Amino acid sequence: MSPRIDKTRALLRALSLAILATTPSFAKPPPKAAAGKPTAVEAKAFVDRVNQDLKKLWVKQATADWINKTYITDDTERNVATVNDEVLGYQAQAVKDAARFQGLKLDPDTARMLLLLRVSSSLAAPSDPSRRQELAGLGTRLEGIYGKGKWCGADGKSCRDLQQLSNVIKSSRKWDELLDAWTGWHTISREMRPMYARFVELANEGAREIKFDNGGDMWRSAYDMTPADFEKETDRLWQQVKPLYDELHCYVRAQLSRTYGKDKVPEGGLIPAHLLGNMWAQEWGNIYPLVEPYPGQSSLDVDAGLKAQKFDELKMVKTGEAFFTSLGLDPLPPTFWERSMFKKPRDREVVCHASAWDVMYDNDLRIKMCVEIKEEDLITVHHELGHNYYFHYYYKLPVLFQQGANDGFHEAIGDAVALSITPGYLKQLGLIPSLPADQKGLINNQMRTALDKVAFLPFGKLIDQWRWDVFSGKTRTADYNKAWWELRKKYQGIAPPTARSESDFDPGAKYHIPANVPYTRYFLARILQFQFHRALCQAAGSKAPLHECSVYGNKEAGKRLTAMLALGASKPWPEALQAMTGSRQMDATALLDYFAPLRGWLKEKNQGQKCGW
Ligand code: X8Z
Ligand code: ZN
Repeated sequence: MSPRIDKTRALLRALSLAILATTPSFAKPPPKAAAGKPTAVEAKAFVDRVNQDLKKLWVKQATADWINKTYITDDTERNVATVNDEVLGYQAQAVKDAARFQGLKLDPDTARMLLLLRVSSSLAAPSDPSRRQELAGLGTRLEGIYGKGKWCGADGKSCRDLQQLSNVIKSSRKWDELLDAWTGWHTISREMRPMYARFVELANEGAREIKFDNGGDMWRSAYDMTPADFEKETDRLWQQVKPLYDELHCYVRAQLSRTYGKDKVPEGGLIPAHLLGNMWAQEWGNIYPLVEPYPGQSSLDVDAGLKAQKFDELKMVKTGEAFFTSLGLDPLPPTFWERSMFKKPRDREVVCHASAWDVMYDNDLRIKMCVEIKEEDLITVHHELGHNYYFHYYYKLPVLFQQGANDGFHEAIGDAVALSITPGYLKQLGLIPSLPADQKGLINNQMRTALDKVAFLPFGKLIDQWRWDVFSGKTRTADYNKAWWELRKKYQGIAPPTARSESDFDPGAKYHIPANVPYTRYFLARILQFQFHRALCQAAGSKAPLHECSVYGNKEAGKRLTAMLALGASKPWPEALQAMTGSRQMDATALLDYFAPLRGWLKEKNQGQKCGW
């Protein structure tokens, strides 16, 4: 979609895809419809022109956005909101103008670009200029509040930002300390609720103007199937993996119960959300030491290795690049190293949430990340570079095709590559002292991976479950928090550590909500990345079990990968998936195969336990 792939991308794109009800200041409005009956030739000229206009607009938008996200001030916020307003206006008008070509027999590329024009934005704006402007302003303010969020303690004196509070959640094992960091961060989003409610109202208006039922319906329309079928598809995938999640939940709960006591973590109950090593309880790898299956078997403490090897921010990113180039992919362009932000600046506010960009839609690759020297961030570096390499291999396509086959593909590339960061590879880098030799070492390692990959699945699913219901009106503004915690309970089996009420707005404490980045992409990516990993391992001729395969250094795997990347969004995603994996269906069996050893172990361990909640 747009230059950057996280939220901004989403918002922008959303914003972006909406473009101009009023005449944009710089560009012309979308090409005027010719009088008379529309023709296929005219349709082709229309998309050509829209591609050109969008490129200019999106570059302008990404530029304003980059400046804002790397230097949050009132001025840069106002600036980005103005550009977003312009882009939203253009896009909305273009979508409406494109409607006249409906039903015409068109060449496949033109037809696909018209489809993408309508569905691939995460935000559409109302045509009324003042409402559109209000929407663009709200989007920017919401993200700004998140980016600047700090908890200054009950006394209002010692302020800590998300990074500092997250490090408490990651490392502390003291209930009260954890509780303070968790509740503290969740205060920053309270003021967002009325803004978010209005944002939803205006976004729905925009979506309806371009003939969607609501904003959620628009999001679900971007997967080459009907929104209803897509919803069924996500449910099907969740049902495939839920039994594995349930086993993991059961085991982790029992271990936490031993650490914190049965009164705090009761058998058969929900896990308090602040005990899982992550602010949102989305990935649990940080509590590995508390749940290690065979303590002392082999050290998988990569954080310690990174410190010992004196990794700095640059070395973290260089290490990521080296993996991709080992597959035969191109080195990142020199401008990547000049223009990226790797380190949190000390003198200004930035949006630290990691993102990848192609600001000029022309191989102007960058990442923006407040890298910390820890394993979690080494994986995130690979994740972001996955986006950059997607940008790199499709940047010569028309901008409407400069997107992933679907947004889950974009999120899955770097993670699929990172699945090849096996203990063998870590040892090679000198980041762990020895290899896990036996079955015990294998189970330890699988646990470490599952805490991130498997624990994430219900979280990845529920975020948009919540937003789909908010957009459709099924969840009223007055029930935002209640609905949120009902879903957290239903899918994740977790509970807030302290009483919540409707004066809280806990969804806003997760970046992608204020930033309006659709989230189902990450759920899909968690499943797709194992399918991709299996395909890359097959291309590399690996005979090893999936969890042992690393494609590091394999050029055949690299070729298989770049062939898919180069397609961008030019073909429906099942075709891209088939080219890569031989299958046209998203499917969790690769993930299940990967974790088969751990699953067997968990089943045994959980015997006699009262699993579930
Ligand atoms: O937002 C991200 C990336 C940028 S696209 C850092 N992720 C999700 C999250 O942090 O919640 C990656 C995993 C899920
Ligand atoms: Zn991403």
